[in-house]
Amino acid sequence: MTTVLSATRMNVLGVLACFTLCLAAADRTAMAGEADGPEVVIKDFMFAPMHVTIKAGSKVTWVNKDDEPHNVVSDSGLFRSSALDTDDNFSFKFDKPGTYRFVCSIHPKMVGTITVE
Ligand SMILES: [Cu+2]
Repeated sequence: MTTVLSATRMNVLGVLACFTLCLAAADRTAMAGEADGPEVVIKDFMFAPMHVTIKAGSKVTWVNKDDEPHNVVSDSGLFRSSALDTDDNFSFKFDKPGTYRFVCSIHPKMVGTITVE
């Protein structure tokens, strides 16, 4: 009985240790991703920030923090994400200077702009 209990405890510790390590690794990935370009958070049926200015060659990542699915669709047809569930993300790299308007086609009142310099 004691053996079974301590084996269980060891397993719990192992799982916890792995979980902590995985979280730390995920954190580092998120930080590395940020270096590539800004993040637009989708929350409360809005893009935040609504307007982003970047240098040509930078990547923008949209992350859905709502419980509703949203998507990111370029006005000009340059990019279109699938429906993003909670915590899903979509990235696009902007190579050419210009102004790029985007919308959530599920909720067309959700709009935003990327300005590429
Ligand atoms: Cu939406």
